[in-house]
Amino acid sequence: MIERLKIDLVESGRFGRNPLCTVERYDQLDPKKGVTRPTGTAADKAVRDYAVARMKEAGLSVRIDRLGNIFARRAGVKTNTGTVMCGSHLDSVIDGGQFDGALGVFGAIEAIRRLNDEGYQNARPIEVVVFTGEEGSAFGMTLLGSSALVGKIGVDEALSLENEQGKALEESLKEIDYLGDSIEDLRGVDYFIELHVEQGPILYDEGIPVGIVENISGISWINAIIRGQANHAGTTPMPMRRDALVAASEIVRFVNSRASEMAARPGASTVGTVGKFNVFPNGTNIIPGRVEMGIDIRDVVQHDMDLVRNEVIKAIRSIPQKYNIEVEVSTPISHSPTPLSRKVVASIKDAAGELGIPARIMNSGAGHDAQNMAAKVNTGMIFVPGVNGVSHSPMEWTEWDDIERSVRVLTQTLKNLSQQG
Ligand code: HGY
Ligand code: MN
Ligand code: MN
Repeated sequence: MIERLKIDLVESGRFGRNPLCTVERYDQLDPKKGVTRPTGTAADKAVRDYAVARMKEAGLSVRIDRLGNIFARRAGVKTNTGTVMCGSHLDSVIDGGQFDGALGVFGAIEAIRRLNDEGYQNARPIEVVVFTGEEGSAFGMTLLGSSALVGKIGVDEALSLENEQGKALEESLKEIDYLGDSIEDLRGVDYFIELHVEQGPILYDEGIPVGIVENISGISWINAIIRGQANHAGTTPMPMRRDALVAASEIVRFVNSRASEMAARPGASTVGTVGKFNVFPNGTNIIPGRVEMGIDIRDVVQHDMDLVRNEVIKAIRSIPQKYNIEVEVSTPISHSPTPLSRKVVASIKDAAGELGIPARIMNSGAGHDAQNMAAKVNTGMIFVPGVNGVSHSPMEWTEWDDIERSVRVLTQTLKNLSQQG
């Protein structure tokens, strides 16, 4: 039965590769041909259309909300109990892999197909969900669709966010035909489960096929623009320069060294990255006049994340005097570290136990829509190992046997939760 899911993951993995091609084995991966599927692109539309077709084939009724989040429902025997929801996202980072997000969506559809094959009658309704814009690769904010769904940002505010081409999310969704009108709130949802690749080395190193997530790291983003003065690299004397890149490089070093210091404490989980860095005008013989940087700070401890974030902001604000430049700092929404539901953790553990599949409890360093959902409903996550722990890279891979095990655990968990009162 893994064949059916394998087809979905391989076929959907074509969308966003250039040129379009399928990858079925690790040795077919090409570091130059990752998956690039930001929200609102033709590739995003193609993968959404593919998923919706599979949902309909599986007998699900599909609806789309104003943020382009997709919901697909299998009715329950009872009509007065809350839904069990499961799913993930279909957008990707620039040059990512085919499993990040897609596994959670197609794995959930496969779980429903297995229930169909068995003629299983779920007491609670079960819904598959696809969240819009989890990665933040187009509209400047991670976990976009789920943030609006849980009311962390307003729907209109979310729809007016613009991508780098200056196009609003609303217009982008309309263009790909995913600007829906379903009004969603989570009052009728009791549980949410997200199946996802671990995106780290722990399960792969330990040879354990399933992870059960207890906590998800918080994420704080800081955007900084450093403005100096572009000038001639040959004629401008060193003391007279206003070099934005030299100033920015001090911030890069600060983020790395401060996060490393924090992470060196026993049990600490702090990480800090300058992942986005644009230099203008970017010519070898021109002193850089402007640098735009995107900084990502994470921790499972709110206090530690806030501490590093505030120190980084202070460091950015303190460089103008030294380098005779100007800075502009903005902080797009941040996501708090999130403990997941003990009840769902226990249910996933029971499911793995019933199936005889080894599993371990762990934390997630990556952000997930589950951390938004956890604010409103009992939420859990199932992790599956990735080869060498690599993700957000064209070299991301998960073995089919591990995928099969994780989908069995997901299916069993859905059964267990859907029967609970
Ligand atoms: O973790 C992330 O950066 C993203 O939300 N997956
Ligand atoms: Mn990701
Ligand atoms: Mn993901």
